[in-house]
Amino acid sequence: MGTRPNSSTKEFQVSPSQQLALASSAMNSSSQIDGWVDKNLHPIGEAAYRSRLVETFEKNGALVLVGFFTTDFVTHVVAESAERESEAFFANSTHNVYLTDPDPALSPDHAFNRQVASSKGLIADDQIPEKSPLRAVYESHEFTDFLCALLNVDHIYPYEDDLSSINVHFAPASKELGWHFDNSSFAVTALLQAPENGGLFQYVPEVRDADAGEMAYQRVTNILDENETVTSLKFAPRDLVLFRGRNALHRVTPTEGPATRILAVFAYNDQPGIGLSDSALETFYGRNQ
Ligand SMILES: O=C(O)CCC(=O)C(=O)O
Repeated sequence: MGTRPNSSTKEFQVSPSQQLALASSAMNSSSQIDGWVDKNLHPIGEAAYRSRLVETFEKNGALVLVGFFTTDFVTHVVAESAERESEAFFANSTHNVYLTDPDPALSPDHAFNRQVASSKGLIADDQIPEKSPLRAVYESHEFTDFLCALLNVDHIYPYEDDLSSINVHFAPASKELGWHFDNSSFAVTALLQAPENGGLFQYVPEVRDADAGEMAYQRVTNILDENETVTSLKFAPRDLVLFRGRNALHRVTPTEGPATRILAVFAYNDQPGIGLSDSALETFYGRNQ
């Protein structure tokens, strides 16, 4: 992924006075995520609840919050997304697990150059309706403050480009997302509709250490050759998923049956001013604006 610095940085940060305002508004009045997030089941403002989750997330690199979203949220977002499935961009591309161009100095069967298929489609942020519950949740300080606590960062930021912040992925029958490492340090997703079969999220934790420049060619080869045990992360519509995918190799298996797998991605950065380069936007969305 490329980066594009921009001076008009949008920021999700909560100052102490805003925290007080949020706490009192949570007590006294409704917020923009009431009705979309089940705060009885998931008291996202409570310190004790947060610290239990932090422990699990740090241990596993993955967190599934079962029943985080309300049925209304899912019904609403599935209806508005299904209307736009025909507009989705399907790249039908192959790529290496590092999401980079191949290296012609290495052989085609080297772990760096081995190609996997990704055939799922997606709609971009600028195709998400202004009044979508996805946007209400994505922009909510209550939600981003909760994520900051789980991620142990002070601030998170939306993407500077117009396409990357909220995406909805579509995987109709036989579509998949091939093995890859994420460029970003965390991913936040919500499954909206499950397929009849397949569409499993599989991963192998701690395959590489990206910050140390570790490429883990042998382990990548083993996994692509199906010589390593892989774990399936189970989640269902209404669940919120946090995943650290920078060092964990992961994929979504081909879907089966008539129901399209639909998944929302809430993409944030822990640094300000990050946007995808025009060429990355072309690759992921088939356009750069
Ligand atoms: O579809 C999913 O469950 C995960 C998507 C994913 O891994 C990605 O977008 O990098």
